[in-house]
Amino acid sequence: MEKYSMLYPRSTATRRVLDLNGMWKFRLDKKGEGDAENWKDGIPNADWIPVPASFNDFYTDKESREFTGDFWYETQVYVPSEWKGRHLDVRFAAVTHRAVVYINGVAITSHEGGFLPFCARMDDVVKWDAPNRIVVKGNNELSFTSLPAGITVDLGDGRKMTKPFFDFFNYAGIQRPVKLMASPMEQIVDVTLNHRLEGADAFVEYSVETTGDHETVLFLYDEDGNLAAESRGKEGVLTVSNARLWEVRNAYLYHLVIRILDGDRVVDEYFDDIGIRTFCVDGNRFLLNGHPVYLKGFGKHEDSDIVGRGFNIGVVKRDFELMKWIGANSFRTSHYPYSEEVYQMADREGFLVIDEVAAVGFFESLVNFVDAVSGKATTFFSRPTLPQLKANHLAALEELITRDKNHACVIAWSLFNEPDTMHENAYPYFKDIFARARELDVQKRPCTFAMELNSSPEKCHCYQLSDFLCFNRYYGWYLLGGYEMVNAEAAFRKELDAWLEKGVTCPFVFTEYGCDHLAGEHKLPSVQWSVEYEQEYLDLYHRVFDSYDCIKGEQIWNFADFQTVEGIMRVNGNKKGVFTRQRQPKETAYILKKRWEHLPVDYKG
Ligand code: GCB
Repeated sequence: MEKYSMLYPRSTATRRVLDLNGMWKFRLDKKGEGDAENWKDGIPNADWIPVPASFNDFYTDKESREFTGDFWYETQVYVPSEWKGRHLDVRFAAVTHRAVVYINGVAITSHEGGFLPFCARMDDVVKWDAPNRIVVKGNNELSFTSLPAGITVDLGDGRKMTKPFFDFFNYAGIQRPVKLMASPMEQIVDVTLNHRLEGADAFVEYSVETTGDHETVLFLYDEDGNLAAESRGKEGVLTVSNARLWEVRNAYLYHLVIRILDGDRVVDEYFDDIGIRTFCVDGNRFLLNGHPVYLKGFGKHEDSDIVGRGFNIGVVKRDFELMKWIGANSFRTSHYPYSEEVYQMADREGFLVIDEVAAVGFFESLVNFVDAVSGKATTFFSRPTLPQLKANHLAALEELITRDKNHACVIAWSLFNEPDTMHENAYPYFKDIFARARELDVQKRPCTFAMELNSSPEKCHCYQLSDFLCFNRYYGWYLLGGYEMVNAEAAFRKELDAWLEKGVTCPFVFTEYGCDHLAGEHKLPSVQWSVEYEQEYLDLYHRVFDSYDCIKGEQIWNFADFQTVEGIMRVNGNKKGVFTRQRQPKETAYILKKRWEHLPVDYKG
C-alpha cells in the first residue's frame, strides 16, 4: 500500500471528511475467541460504547476496567457513490496500543503504537451506496518492545494484567477521533515548512509532496485575509515582507493554501494555519525569533474522569484557560504525543511545547516506576528484544515528527522519559534515536530527553546527546523528604554544581518537580501530603531556580491529578496536580500564579 498521509483531515474544495465518532459496538475478548469466531465479520453479543474514549472507566466491574488483551470495536459507514474515483481512507487518530482494521471482512492494515494516527484505505473493498462494516481489533498489552514499556502477566485463570514500568493508568481503546476521508487520486500527501528571518521579512521555505506531476501552487494569507505571499512548484520559498511573527502567548497565524492545478481545474486543495517563528538554543539560552525565552508551565497528561485518556475537547479548552490564568507559557506532552487538536490550540494561544514520544518505562521496575528512583541498574538496553523496541521507537518518532513538524508551538523533541542511562549499552541506542530525530526535522529543533535522578553527572552515559538538559528531580520528596528536607537544598545544589563542573554549557529545564498533596489537607507544622509542606518544597525549588543562570525553564509535575495503577504509593492516582482531576485549583496554584505572572518572558535572558 502507498504510504498514507499524516496531514490532519480537512474538508476543502476537493476533500470530504465524515466524522465516524459516536456509539460503536464493543466487546472485550475475554476468552481470546474473536479471531477464530470471525468477529471481523461482525461482533456477536456486543455492547455499545462511545468513540473516542478509553473503555476502562465506563464499567462498574474491575475485570472490565483492568482488562488486558484484545478488544473489538465495530461500526458501519454508508459511502455515497458521488465519491467514486477518490481515495477513501478511514483515519484513526489513535488506537491504544495497537490495532488491526478490517473493512467488509478484509484485513486492511495494522498499526503499532497507541498515540499516533494511521489510515486504512478502503478503495478495494468499498461497497457504494451501501453500509460498509469497519471492525477494529485493538490490544493493550505491554511488553519490553512496546512504547510505553511494561510487562503483561497471567493471573493464573486465563486473565491477564499489565504491569507498567510507568506511572499512569494503562488506558486503552479508540481514544481519539475516527474519520472517513475522501480525497483526490492525485493528492497532496505532505508539506514541510522551515522559517528564516531577515530584518522585517520572513522566508518560509517549503516542500510539498504530491502523488502526481501537475503544478503545485501556494498562497499565504494574513489574519485579515490579505495575500501575503505566493509561490509555484513543489519546493520553494514564500517571501513575507514585514512578517508578523508567532510570539510566545502572542500568536499570529497565517493561512496557507496549497493547490494542485491542471490548467484551471483544482485537482487537490489543502490548507493549514501556520505560525512563522524560529527557535534555537544559543549557549545556555533559548531564543524564539532571536529573543530569549524562559519556560513556565507543566508536565501534563491526557487524563480525565470517565473518558480516561479519551480525547475530550472540553477538557483541552479548560486546560488552556487554566494555563493562561496561572501565567504559564509552556508544557511537555508527557509521556506520549497528544491529540492533534492540542497542538492546534497551542499554536493559537502561543504556548511552547516540548513534544514527547511514548518512550517511557525504559527502566525495568517492579511497581510502576518505583525502581527508577532506587539507584538500581536494570540494563534495560541490553535485552535481546532491543532491536524490536528500537524499530518501534524509530517508527513512532518518524510518525511524530511527520505529524507535528509544522506546528509553531513545537519547540523541541523529547525522545525518552526517564530511561536507564546508567549502563554504557544505552549510548548506541540513544545515539541512533537522536540522529534520526535530527535527520527527520528540517527545522532542526533541539532534541532532549527527561532524566531521572540516576541520570546523574557521575552515572549518565547519554546526556551529552541532548541540546538542553531536562531534569525530573524530587529532592525533598522521594529523596530527603519529611524532616530531612533540611538537607535537600544542599544536595540539589551539589548536583547542579557537579553538572556545571562537567563543563555542560546548555540550558537546564526542570521538566518535573513537585510533591503529592491532597486538596485541602492542612498541617502545622508541615507534614508530607499537606499544603504547608508543598509550600516549603516550592520555596526551596524557586530559590534554586532563581540562583542558577543556566536554568531556563520550570515545568512542574503535574498540571492535574491523574489516574495511575492502584498501590501503596498512590492514593487513587497521583496527587501531584496543581489542579484537581476536575480542573479546579489546589492551593499550590495560587503560589505558582503569583510567581509566574511576575516572571518576565525573557527572565535570565
Ligand atoms: C516521574 C515520572 C512521572 C511520575 C512522577 C511521579 O519521574 O516521569 O511519570 O508520575 O515521577 O509523580 O513520581
